[in-house]
Amino acid sequence: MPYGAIRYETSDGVAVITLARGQVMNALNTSMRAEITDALHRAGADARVVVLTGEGRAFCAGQDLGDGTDLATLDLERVLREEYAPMLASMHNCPVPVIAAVNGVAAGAGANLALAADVVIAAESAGFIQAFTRIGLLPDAGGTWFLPRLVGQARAMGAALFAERISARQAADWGMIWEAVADVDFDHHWRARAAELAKGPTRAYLAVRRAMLAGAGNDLAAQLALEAQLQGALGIGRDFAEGIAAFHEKRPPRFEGR
Ligand code: T3D
Repeated sequence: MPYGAIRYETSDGVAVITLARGQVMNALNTSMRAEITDALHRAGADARVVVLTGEGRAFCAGQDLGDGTDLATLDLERVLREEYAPMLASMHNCPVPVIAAVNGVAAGAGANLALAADVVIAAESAGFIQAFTRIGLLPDAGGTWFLPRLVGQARAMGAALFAERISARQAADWGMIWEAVADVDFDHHWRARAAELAKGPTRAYLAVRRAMLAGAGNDLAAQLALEAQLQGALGIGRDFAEGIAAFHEKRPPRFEGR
């Protein structure tokens, strides 16, 4: 699929998807959603980590509200089912870890697209806005699933009802994101984080994601059984053997992601 709304680059095991509609703060339209979905599938084969970021001063301003579509007659249910859901699923099920490098404001579905990543790193000047109720909608793109899990019901409700800007620093303090980084260090920092994950034990990372997410719906016995099952599979993998060898040889491991 040729890309026009995003850019896709790979280097040294890192795939970078850049939302590239800077003139509208990288607002999402049909093409961009399809391209992100396609690129996430592609990254699973091309790389050992994928980074989603935005060009210009925004990460993503959510649904494109100004592309000429008559939003009053648009079938929002269809758009969410057929365009948003596959994009979110491709992120959630991506066969490599996903980092959202939030370079600027993330609003509406743009905020929730970021929160669907495994790790969110934001520039200090960035912010997150659950903008939906400002226009009479509820948080979508997984917002009602991700937000309460990340920050708890009270903060999720406040963020959705007041639709205020939450600074990157506050988001980090709340545990909504992994870290807020000084703007001057941001680019170098997320690239270093991505490089680190690209050299890591990919299968272990995916098992971490699976177990962490399953925990909310499992009782302790079920979760212990899942951990045992996943650890059993990792225990016969090459990366575990390499990790143990490196430990005994007092050297850094050379993980292959297998
Ligand atoms: O299928 C469906 O439709 C349902 C799905 C819905 C999912 C959603 O995401 S609903 C929520 C949609 N997003 C929003 O409501 C956010 C709207 N934007 C804003 O609130 C603000 O623009 C920002 C907080 C993101 C940034 O504010 P600020 O002051 O830094 O910039 P600005 O001046 O408001 O915007 C700069 C330009 O970007 C401006 O264009 P102009 O006047 O310079 O030509 C503005 O119109 C444009 N822009 C910003 N957001 C969007 C947008 N253009 C189209 N769509 C946008 N979402």
